[in-house]
Amino acid sequence: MQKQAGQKAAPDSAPDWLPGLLAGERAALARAITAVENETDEAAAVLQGIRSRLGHALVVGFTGAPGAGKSTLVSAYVAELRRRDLSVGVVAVDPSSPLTGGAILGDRIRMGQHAGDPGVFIRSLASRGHLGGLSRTAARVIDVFDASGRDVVVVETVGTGQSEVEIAEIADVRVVVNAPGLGDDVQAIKAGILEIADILVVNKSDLPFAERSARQLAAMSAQRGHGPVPVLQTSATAGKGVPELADAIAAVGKRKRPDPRARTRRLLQNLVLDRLRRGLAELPPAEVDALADAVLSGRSDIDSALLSLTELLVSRLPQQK
Ligand SMILES: Nc1nc2c(ncn2[C@@H]2O[C@H](COP(=O)(O)OP(=O)(O)OP(=O)(O)O)[C@@H](O)[C@H]2O)c(=O)[nH]1
Ligand SMILES: [Mg+2]
Repeated sequence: MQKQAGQKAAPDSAPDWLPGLLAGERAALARAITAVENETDEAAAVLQGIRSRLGHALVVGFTGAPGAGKSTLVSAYVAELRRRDLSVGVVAVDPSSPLTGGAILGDRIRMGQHAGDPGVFIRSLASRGHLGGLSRTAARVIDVFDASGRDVVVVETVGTGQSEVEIAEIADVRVVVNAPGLGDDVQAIKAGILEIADILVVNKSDLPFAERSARQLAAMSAQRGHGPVPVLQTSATAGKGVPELADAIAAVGKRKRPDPRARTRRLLQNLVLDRLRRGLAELPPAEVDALADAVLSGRSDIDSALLSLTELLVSRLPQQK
């Protein structure tokens, strides 16, 4: 079923490894993720192929301040899921080190315990090369994991920027990870992230002040618009509190089931945005300049120029990929 290396699929034909992806084969999964991540010619066929298979995996987001222990906790949670016989895909999003890739290397070490387990597939995404498209890429990689039949997809993001909030919003269950002693720094975590948390965790509970941080978080959680959420303590390095965390995630997951329609809707919306963006970039510059000139000279107002540009764009939308 494997295509020879170097042999390229025609843009409009499905790659021959696509059935393998839907059957959950690892090699096909790796190729599909690479295709959507790098937006290769095969990406459109992958998205087409997975479109009716979305919304089965539970997507669990782990976010929080840098160094709170997210990767270590994710790794411990994944080990717990494996004990429960569930298959897992992990997406680690690393917007913080676009140049060095250092955190990704660290993650490889921290999650290294799962190397060689076919039930765990870990992929790190760097912001390098993605201009603001990180959340879109992450959404697609999640979809690919979902369609390949993984039971749970875990996404790790640093809770600092807008694209990370967007990624967290994709998750069915959102876990916000804190470290003790952060005190007022808890405030540094985007208020938006705290507001959308389903579960708050104080990790590194083996360190002093974990209890106090848990009380602070519980107080903050009580003031949320959506009402309080569970506050748990874990020690990721010792594996303490991890089964309880897995239970809490499963309980939230039962309430907030994966939604095939929502996931397909998001896929569609992303495709539209892509198609429009590409179409806009490919319009003949002279025609776009003519519209700009009309606005500049006062012959046209912005709204009618916008309408004309939209009509032009729609009439010339690229059909494939
Ligand atoms: N004492 C203690 N240290 C921990 C615990 N969990 C993680 N650490 C340590 O905290 C450091 C950061 O852990 P990571 O898992 O890389 O944290 P992270 O939140 O993923 O970090 P970034 O992805 O860089 O934001 C590492 O040195 C871990 O070994 C814990 O439960 N207790
Ligand atoms: Mg990490």
